[in-house]
Amino acid sequence: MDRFLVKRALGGLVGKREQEHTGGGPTELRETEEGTRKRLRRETPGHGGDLSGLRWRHIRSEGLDCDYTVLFGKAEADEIFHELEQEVEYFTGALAKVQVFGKWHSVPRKQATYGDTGLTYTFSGLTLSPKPWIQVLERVRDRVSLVTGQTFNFVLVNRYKDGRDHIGEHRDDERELAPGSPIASVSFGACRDFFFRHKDSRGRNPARNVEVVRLQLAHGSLLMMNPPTNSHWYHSLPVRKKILAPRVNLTFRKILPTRK
Ligand SMILES: O=C(O)CCC(=O)C(=O)O
Repeated sequence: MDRFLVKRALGGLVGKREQEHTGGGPTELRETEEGTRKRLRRETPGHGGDLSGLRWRHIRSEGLDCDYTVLFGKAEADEIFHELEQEVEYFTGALAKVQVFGKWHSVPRKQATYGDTGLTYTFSGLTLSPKPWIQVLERVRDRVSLVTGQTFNFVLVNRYKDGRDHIGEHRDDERELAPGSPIASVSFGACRDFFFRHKDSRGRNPARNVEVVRLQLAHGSLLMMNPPTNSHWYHSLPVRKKILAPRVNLTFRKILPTRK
């Protein structure tokens, strides 16, 4: 979400940060569902065993910490995908364009943002509010929270109509993310390749040769991108011309208001 900058929260969520806990010691949380969260943390990736019934794949490299699972079975994933296709309202007009070296281009995918009331962010130089949550997005968000113990106040929706639509290599801007918070990426529709490239291994003459981490994000899958992944690694969804089917990706985030 390199093009988004959260500017100011107008609602009651400002400053109400949870204390995130990624180590093995005790956790202090002020939320009402404190007990549930603690239990889930014990059950979820990076926190010991897995009592949720999900099979997690732990993906680790230098400064990269990700966990992958198939969160929704086919029938439920199909239903959610269908609902997303019906309900999500994507940006149009100037918001569907990007300026590169002074020239305007169409973004090679469709995008939309939804989130808590009162959040605002900047996008293409404009201050915007995310649309209020809709049921299908809440359903996915709440399932992710249930299995990870993490909460989210914002989601970026990316829709790729086919394999020509893509997203270039980028990092999500850490200034707008709550410190220590992961990004939860949930995918529906066509299975697509997804790459992580280390920041020292980019360009023609990279400083180092750290191996690219290649994943495939399946229908109904969840990829947790845990800190410090986003500080050290760029990610991308490359063009795959043979893929003709659409895909919708949801990246749930916990974003902070920017102080004035
Ligand atoms: O579609 C995807 O899997 C990637 C989306 C992404 O990179 C992002 O939202 O920052």
